[in-house]
Formats: sequence, structure tokens, C-alpha cells
Amino acid sequence: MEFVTYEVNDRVGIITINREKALNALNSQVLDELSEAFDGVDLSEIRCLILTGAGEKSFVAGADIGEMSNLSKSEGEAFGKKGNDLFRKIETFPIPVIAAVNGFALGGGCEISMSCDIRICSDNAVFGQPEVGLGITPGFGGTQRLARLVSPGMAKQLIYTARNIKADEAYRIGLVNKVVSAEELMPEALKMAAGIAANAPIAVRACKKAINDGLQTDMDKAIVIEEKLFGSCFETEDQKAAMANFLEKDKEKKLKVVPFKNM
Ligand code: DAK
Repeated sequence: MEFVTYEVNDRVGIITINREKALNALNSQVLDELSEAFDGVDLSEIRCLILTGAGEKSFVAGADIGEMSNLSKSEGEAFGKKGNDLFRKIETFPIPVIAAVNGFALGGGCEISMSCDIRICSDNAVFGQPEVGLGITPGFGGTQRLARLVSPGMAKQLIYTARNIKADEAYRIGLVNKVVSAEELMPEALKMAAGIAANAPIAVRACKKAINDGLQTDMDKAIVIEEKLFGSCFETEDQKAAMANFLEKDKEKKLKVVPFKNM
């Protein structure tokens, strides 16, 4: 792949968008390669992913404006679908995905970070949805995910004004989970990912599915989703081993790697 790299650090996979000259802007090729990288993750080994951008200046400075500038209506729809399919793939990916936001996260960059489960950013990060200044709406789910993540009022303010916000404000409104220095960004993301990877993998996946699916429905149905996933954990070796370890007061025993199944 030309613009995306993938590496493995113990049980954590790191996907890097590597198109630094264009501040990691998302063109069709980057979207295709990202999709391929996610498809290639070995889910029997990897328990958490980190998505980041190459360099210290930009995570992703948006969809590629050069490529978008000459799109026809049908081409625009096709480009939107390519992005939306990828972003849903990330959002519903069986294991957690942490966005390590190393600088600009504008337009499609902010949107791809919001399709991840958790966002950690460097203190030079800048978030925003500048689309209305370019004559378009956010096209990769920004209107939907920002409103759900922060609040409808704050999302409307940011989207209508096209105003960029710095890391501290992104943290204050709940768009990012944590702000660290640029040097600390990857160590912090890896530390959080390792913490997730140390827990029972099927239970972690079930939590992601319960939260995601539950948010799409009303509370009565959402609670049933949780019940079913909770019940399914009692068919796992992790549940039996982890509870036995607790009862035997042997907290040092490690959880086994259990392949993902039936979820
Ligand atoms: N696309 C293409 N190239 C970009 C880019 C982008 N989004 N952002 C930066 N670059 C390129 C620049 O053109 C420049 O290339 P060269 O001139 O060196 O060849 C290089 O990256 C360095 O950028 P600058 O020279 O501009 O660097 P500065 O430090 O001066 O400024 C900046 C950094 C991030 C403030 C600035 O580059 C900037 O404003 N970039 C654009 C940010 C932006 O507006 N992003 C949102 C794009 S709109 C849809 C699907 C998707 C979308 C919408 C609809 N559907 C199909 C419905 C998504 C839309 C967006 O994401």
C-alpha cells in the first residue's frame, strides 16, 4: 500500500495514514487502502487498534479537496459512500479503535476520528467541520456523529459556523477523551490500548457491540441487547477463568487469548 501502513505491537495493531505531503488528506486511494488495512487485521491475535496520521502536524486535514472539486453529483455520492462504508466499518469493527489525533482533524479528519471508539489528541490538535465554508455539508457522517458525541446544540454551532477548535476546547466539550503532549501521544495511546488488550477480549467486544447497538434503539430494546451479550459471556472460558481466579484470590493469572466467535 502506498498511503497506509500497518504494524503490530504485541496485541495492538497500529494503522497509520501516511500521506504527509497533503497533511494526510483522504483521497479515494487512501480510503481504499484504509479499508484494506482494516480487512487485513488478524482478529484472532489483535485486541485493540490505534489509528493515527504520519508526521507531527496533521492527523487528517479532511477529504481531498482537489479530488472533490470536480466531482459530478453521482461521483460525489459514490465518494461519500466509499467514505461512509469505511467509517461504518471502523465504527462497527469488532475490537476497539483508538484515534491518536496528532494535529489537524478537519472535515473528514474529524469525522474519521469520530468513527473510532476513543480519541486521544496531542495539544497541537485542531478539530473542526469546515464544510459549509466550502459549499458542502459534512459528507462522512459529521452531522450525525458530532451531534451524538457532544450535543446537538454544540454540533450545530460548530458545523454552522465552520469554526475550528483547539485541543482544550475539544476536551471540554467531550469530543476527545484525553489531551497529551505530542511526544506523549503514541505512548499514551499504546498504554490505553494495552490496558484494553489485557481484559477479556470477548467481553470487550461485547461491550462495544452493546454500546453501539444500544445507542441505535430505545432503552427497552437496548437493555435486551445488553442482556443477550451479558449472557453470551457465560459461554466463554475467560468468564470462567477470571471469576475462578478472583475466588481463588489469584489475580496474577493472565486471561487467555480466545478467538472471537458468534458475535
Ligand atoms: N485536501 C487536499 N490537500 C490538502 C488538504 C485537503 N483537505 N489539506 C491540506 N492539503 C495540502 C495543501 O494543498 C498543501 O499541498 P501543497 O500545496 O504543498 O501541494 C499541503 O497539504 C500543506 O497544506 P498547507 O500549505 O495549506 O498547510 P498550512 O499549514 O498552511 O495549513 C491547514 C494547514 C490544515 C489549515 C490547511 O491546509 C487547510 O485549511 N486545509 C484544508 C482543511 C479543510 O478544509 N478540510 C476539510 C475538507 S472538506 C462528502 C464527502 C466528504 C466530505 C464532504 C462531503 N460527500 C461526498 C457528500 C468531506 C469534506 C471535507 O473533509
